[in-house]
Amino acid sequence: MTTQKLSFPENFWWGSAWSAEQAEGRGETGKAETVWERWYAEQPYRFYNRIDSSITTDHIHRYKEDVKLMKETGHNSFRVSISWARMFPEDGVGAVNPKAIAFYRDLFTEMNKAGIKVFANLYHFDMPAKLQDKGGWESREVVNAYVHFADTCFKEFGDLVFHWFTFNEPLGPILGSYLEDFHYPNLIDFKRGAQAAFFTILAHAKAIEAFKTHGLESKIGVILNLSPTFPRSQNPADVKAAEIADLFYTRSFLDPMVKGTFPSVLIDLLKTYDQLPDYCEEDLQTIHEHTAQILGLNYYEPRRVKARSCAVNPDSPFLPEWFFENHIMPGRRMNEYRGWEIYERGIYDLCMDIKENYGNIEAFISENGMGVANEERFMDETGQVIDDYRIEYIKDHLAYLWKAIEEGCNIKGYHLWTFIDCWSWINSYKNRYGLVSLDLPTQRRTIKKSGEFYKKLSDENGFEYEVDWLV
Ligand code: BGP
Repeated sequence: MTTQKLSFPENFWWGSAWSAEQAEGRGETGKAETVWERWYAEQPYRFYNRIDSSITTDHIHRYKEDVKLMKETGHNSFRVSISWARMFPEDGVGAVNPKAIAFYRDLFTEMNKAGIKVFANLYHFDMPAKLQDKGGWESREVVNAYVHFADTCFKEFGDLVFHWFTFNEPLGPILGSYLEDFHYPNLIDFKRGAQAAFFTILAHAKAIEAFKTHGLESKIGVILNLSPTFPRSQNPADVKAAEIADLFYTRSFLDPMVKGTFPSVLIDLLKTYDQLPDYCEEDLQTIHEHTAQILGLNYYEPRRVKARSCAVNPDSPFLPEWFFENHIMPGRRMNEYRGWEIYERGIYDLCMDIKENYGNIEAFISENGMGVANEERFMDETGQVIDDYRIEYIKDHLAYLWKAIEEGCNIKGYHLWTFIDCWSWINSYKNRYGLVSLDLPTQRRTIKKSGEFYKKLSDENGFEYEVDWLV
């Protein structure tokens, strides 16, 4: 075995990420109802242990203490999202909220004073409910309201933010709301989903267009959840199935948001099945002209695909699964708590794809992490979570990231999901991802063993690793 120090480029961004709805809590600033609050009010039984997003990690009250904890866990950068519902408490439109501006300005100032770069994301699944009633991302009116919100943020916070992001995982709400029943309003309707996806992409381009008028030094991009797609075998039927899955789940957003064009094979396929959204030439022009300047890559698991083994029921709703089945690879390693495969080499494959097919655009790992249930099992007598499994997970992924950088990938940083344990949508607080543990009843924060490891990693800008593993 050869042990070697894996060193990362100078000024590498070490940090983590979370989002407004998952960490802030409602607070007293005033905030419009979000789709998450609406859904909980209607169907509380869909949420693990019936925990809603009203308090979460109470960051709105504890942000000063939290910035100190960022420092203690080695952060030189951190991604937040700015809550649209808090900025525009009259249902996402109308007058901007001075209390929201004061909160974010104070938070970002504290972060900057501590030497922590602010990565600000504008949309992380948290649509104001009244705008959802108007059609959510299916509506041009909502696109315009979002662009106004984005423009307001550039104006109010532009001097404090290091890099901007239009969306986190824009595919997520499409899958959840229109194809797979895990986001409000829980429809199963591909064509409406395609419309919402198209307008999300248009909103991204229009926000970038607005950003350019502010003359800021920062960059603006998007954060995408990308899984490299692997066919079960080289059998042409499996390869074709994987190509189609990749079109639906990867190229659908990556191509227009980064290259400014849609994959023609995807357009043809949707046309054949009468699933194309409505759009006009001017939309395509806007999307073409205003693309991401920086790319965040959320990587959790690979996508493994095989050819379908049975015919599609013609009476079932049109879905991407009409063209493939998921493949369960014998021997795969799983994070059983979340049901996601752990495949660290996938981070390398993903970065190489961006290098080879997307102009090696400036990028960073914007999420990667391991959610574990009942972590109090691993507490020592002092109450610290001894999460060696998370340290191994981080090291194994970073080693492959290092290899990608060695081979020329333009990767500027690594952000873990997440900082302090936060609220995981319908899983609420079931799986814990943080470098810092949260005792929900008392809101007490305690740095985990992984938090101490992360500080050392960031201070030393690297770590010792058995490089023979890197195949
Ligand atoms: C990403 C989201 C995050 C976060 C993470 C972990 O897809 O951007 O918001 O939630 O996944 O997933 P989960 O919370 O569902 O376990």
